[in-house]
Amino acid sequence: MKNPGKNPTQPKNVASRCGYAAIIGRPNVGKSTLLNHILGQKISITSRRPQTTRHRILGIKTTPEAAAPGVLNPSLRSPATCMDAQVPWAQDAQERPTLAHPCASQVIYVDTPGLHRGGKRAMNRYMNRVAASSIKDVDVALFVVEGLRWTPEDQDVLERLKKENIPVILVVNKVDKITDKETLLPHFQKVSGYMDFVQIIPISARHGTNVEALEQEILRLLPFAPHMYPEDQVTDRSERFLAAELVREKLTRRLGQEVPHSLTVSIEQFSEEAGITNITALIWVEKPGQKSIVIGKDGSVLKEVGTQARQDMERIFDNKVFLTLWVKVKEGWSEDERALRSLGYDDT
Ligand SMILES: Nc1nc2c(ncn2[C@@H]2O[C@H](COP(=O)(O)OP(=O)(O)O)[C@@H](O)[C@H]2O)c(=O)[nH]1
Ligand SMILES: [Mg+2]
Repeated sequence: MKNPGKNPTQPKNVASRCGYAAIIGRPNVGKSTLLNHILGQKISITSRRPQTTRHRILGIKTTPEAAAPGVLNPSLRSPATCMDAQVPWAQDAQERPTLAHPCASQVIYVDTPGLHRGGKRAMNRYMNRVAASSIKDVDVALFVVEGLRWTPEDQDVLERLKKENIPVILVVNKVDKITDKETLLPHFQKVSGYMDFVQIIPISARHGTNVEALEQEILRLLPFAPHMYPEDQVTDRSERFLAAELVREKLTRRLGQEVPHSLTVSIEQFSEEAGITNITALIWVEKPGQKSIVIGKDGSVLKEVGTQARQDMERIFDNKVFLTLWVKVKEGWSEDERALRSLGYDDT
């Protein structure tokens, strides 16, 4: 987990916080949407379908001293400062000292696959393994749930977090969907008894509501430490990886219920020549019938998906992209541990 980048930048003569914040929860509660919002750019794919995120993805947010968020928003209780990091995390927020100097920080967010029940394939075991191992060695866990719901899978996540000795912030997402906001308070009272949460923070990851307050709370829980990654690094993942993920995102969003779980994407070629990034992606499915669904009538699905993925890539890579897609069948890849590894599922 703690594998710093090659050229970390430690701000000179500035006390700084740096640490890991794992984003954990059942599938589909909005974990990746939250990470993308915090970073202000897309590094983790999202969709309405559960189990979209399969890998552990680091998203790095570095805030130089002058731009620490507490200064920007005076409505927040108090800015996280260089000095109040030693205040025990369980102490009541009101008692925390308000200090004048904001602190430089580097928060390394860990996006994780949703912890889930059922699904007997090697792929499901893999995703649960990645999610569970991601809460080891972190400084804080953001336990994301959806609105007023508390499902048995949320309960599983809670039980897992109780076993770890880390501060947990309960993040109640998608509050934009709750019309009667008065229902929130009794809900908070109920769930606050489930474990000793540092805070319960309602947010809308989609609209960014209250996310800054959440970031402030995270900062308070990070130790003083040198930055581990260069200031301009946003993720530990390569453009190659993001390219494959973007193709998978567009397919996941475009296709019906069943196919997304049976497909994966690998990159066969990724090269740059004369100002154009040439990318060839292979889409792997498990059955010939799925291949024709992915291709669509006269190639319509593939064409649509290719255009959408290319447009995102051009925006993210800031370059013109030439994208070629091929569809291949590899029977039972999602049930076979060795095939998983060969297709890049080897984070654990
Ligand atoms: N209305 C609403 N939808 C959201 C919000 N956050 C995420 N979503 C949607 O919930 C779905 C799942 O989001 P995703 O980030 O992929 O969830 P994950 O599986 O937990 O990573 C997507 O369709 C998102 O657009 C939110 O704050 N409000
Ligand atoms: Mg996700």
